Amino acid sequence: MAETIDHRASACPCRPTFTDPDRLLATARAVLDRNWLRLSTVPSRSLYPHQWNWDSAFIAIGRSWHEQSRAQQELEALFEGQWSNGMLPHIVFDPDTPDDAYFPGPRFWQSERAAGCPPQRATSGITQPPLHARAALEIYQQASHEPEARAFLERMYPKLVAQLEYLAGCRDVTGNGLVAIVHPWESGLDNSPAFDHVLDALVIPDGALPSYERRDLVHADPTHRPTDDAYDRFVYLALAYREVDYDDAVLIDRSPFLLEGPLFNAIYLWSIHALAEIAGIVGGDRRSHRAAARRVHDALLDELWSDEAGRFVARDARTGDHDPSATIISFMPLLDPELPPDIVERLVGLLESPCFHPAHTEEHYIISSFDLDADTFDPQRYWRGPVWLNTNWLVWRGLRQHGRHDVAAEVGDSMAALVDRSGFREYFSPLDGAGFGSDDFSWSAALLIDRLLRDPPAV
Ligand code: 9WN
Repeated sequence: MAETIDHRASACPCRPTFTDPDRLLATARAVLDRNWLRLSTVPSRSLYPHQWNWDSAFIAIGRSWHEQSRAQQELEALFEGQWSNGMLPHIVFDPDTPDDAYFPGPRFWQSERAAGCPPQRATSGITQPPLHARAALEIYQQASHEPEARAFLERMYPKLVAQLEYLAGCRDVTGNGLVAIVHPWESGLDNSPAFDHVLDALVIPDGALPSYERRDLVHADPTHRPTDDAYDRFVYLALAYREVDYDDAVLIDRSPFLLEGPLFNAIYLWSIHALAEIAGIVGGDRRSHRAAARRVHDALLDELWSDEAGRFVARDARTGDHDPSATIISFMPLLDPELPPDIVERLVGLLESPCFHPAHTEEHYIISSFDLDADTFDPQRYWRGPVWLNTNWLVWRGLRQHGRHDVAAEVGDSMAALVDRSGFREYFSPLDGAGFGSDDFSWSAALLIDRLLRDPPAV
C-alpha cells in the first residue's frame, strides 16, 4: 500500500499544502476514465457534454503519462472536426448527445454553412488557443511505444501545420505576426475582465438577438457563471460570424471584437516551437517554423509588453487600445522560451505582489484570474477572480522553463492543495480554496497528473 506523506509538516504555514499525492493521482485517473466517451473525453459530463478544443490538448497531456493510445486518440478525434481551411473548431459535437444538452449546440452554430466544415461532423464556428502541437510533442516524449508515437506524429504533422497556417493566414489582421481572436469564447477565458472595455462598448441593435435558453444554469449556480448580459454579447458576436458563413475576410472587416491577446499568442508561439521539434522528428522543415516563432516573439514584445505596467496586455486590433486590467493573461508569455530574463523577473514580481498574492493568512491559493485588489474582483465568478488549474499549469510550465523552480513550486503546490481541499472542481476561490462550477472536471484531473509526475513531491 502507498505510504501517506503529509506535506503539511515541512511546508511554510502560509504555503498551500496537500497530502497523499498517490491518492490524488489515482482519483485524477478515475475522473478521466469516467469522462471518456467512446473516442475522446468530455470536459464534464454535466456542463460540457461534447469535445472541446483546448480541453482536449490539456487532457491528452495528462493522459500521455499513463495511456499513450487514448492520448493519441483524443487529439485524432478532435482533428476529425478540423475544417478544410485548417481551422480547428472550439467544439466538436457528439452526434449522440441531444442538441439541447448544451447551449449553443449544433443547431445554433449551423457549421454546414461554412464551405470547409467536414460533412461528417457538426462543430462550432470559432476556434480556441492552439495548444495541440505542444500536446502532440509531449505525447511523443512520454510514449512507451516509440514507433507508434512516431507514426502518430507523422499523421498529425500536416494537420498541425494547417491549423497554425490558418491562424497566420486568416487571423493576423494587422500583419504584425500576432493572431487576433474574434470572440471571447476563442480566448478560453470567456468573461475575463480583459474583454470588458470592448464588450462594454458593444451596442446590440434592438431585435438582433433571438430568444435563447442558457443550459449552463441548469448545472451551475448563476452567481458562479457569466452574467446574462455577458451571454447576450457572446451570442450576438457568434451570430454575426454565422451570418457571414464564417468567412474570416468579411468578419474581420466588420467585427467589433478583434483582440490580440497574450494568452492566445503565447500558446501559439509555444506550439510553433513544438512544431519545429516535431518537424525534426518527422522530416519537416524546422527552419520555417523557427522563423515563424521569431516573428511572434518579436511582436509579443513590441506590441503586447507594457513596460509601464510591468505586464503583458491585450490589444484591440481595431483601435490599437490596450486593456488596462491586470488579469492572468499578463503572465502567459512565460511560455516563450526566449523571453528576456528582465521581463521574467518583472512577471515574477507581479505574481508575488498583492495583486495576485493574497495576504499571508493561513489559507490562500494562487493564481487568481484577476487582480485581487480590483474593485470588480469576484472570488466566485468564473474568469473574474477564481483560480483555474489550466492557467496555473501554463504559468507553472513557463516558470520552470525559465529556471524559476522556487516560484513554480508554489504555483504547482496550489494546484494540488486546491484539489486536495475541494476535489476536481472547475475553478476555486483564491481566498479559501472553495470549489465551483463542474465537479469531475477533466482538465483539473489531467493537469494535476502532469504536475505530480513531472515534478514528484519530495518524500
Ligand atoms: C464556452 C469547456 C470550456 C472551456 C473554456 C471555458 C468554458 C464554455 C462555456 O468551458 O467555456 O466555450 O460554456 O462556458 O471558459 O475555457 O474550454 O471546458
